Amino acid sequence: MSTSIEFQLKDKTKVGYPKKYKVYLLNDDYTSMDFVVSILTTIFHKSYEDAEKVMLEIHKQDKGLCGVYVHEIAETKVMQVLKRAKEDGFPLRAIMEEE
Ligand code: NFA
Repeated sequence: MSTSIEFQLKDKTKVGYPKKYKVYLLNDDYTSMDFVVSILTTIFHKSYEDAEKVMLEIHKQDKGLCGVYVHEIAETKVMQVLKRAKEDGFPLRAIMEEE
């Protein structure tokens, strides 16, 4: 008869790829086009040409994809957008969505 008590601690090591999240900017009637372009070049590191394209897509389609990031980075981008929008008095909104 075995008297050993076997146990195993759950291995919490993460393996594989982390989930990714899409960050979108949403259209509104008040935020200036220049401000949106500046958000896209500074926070999302887009070229001026790409930033203009994405800004116009948001303006016409009501939302536009700005980037795809792991959870913590996506959350930080959303917070940076909302902080800058508040500082500059624009109602620009950003959302994140699991890929
Ligand atoms: N729709 C805004 C305007 O006409 C521009 C805008 C673009 C706002 C993208 C928000 C996002 N001034």
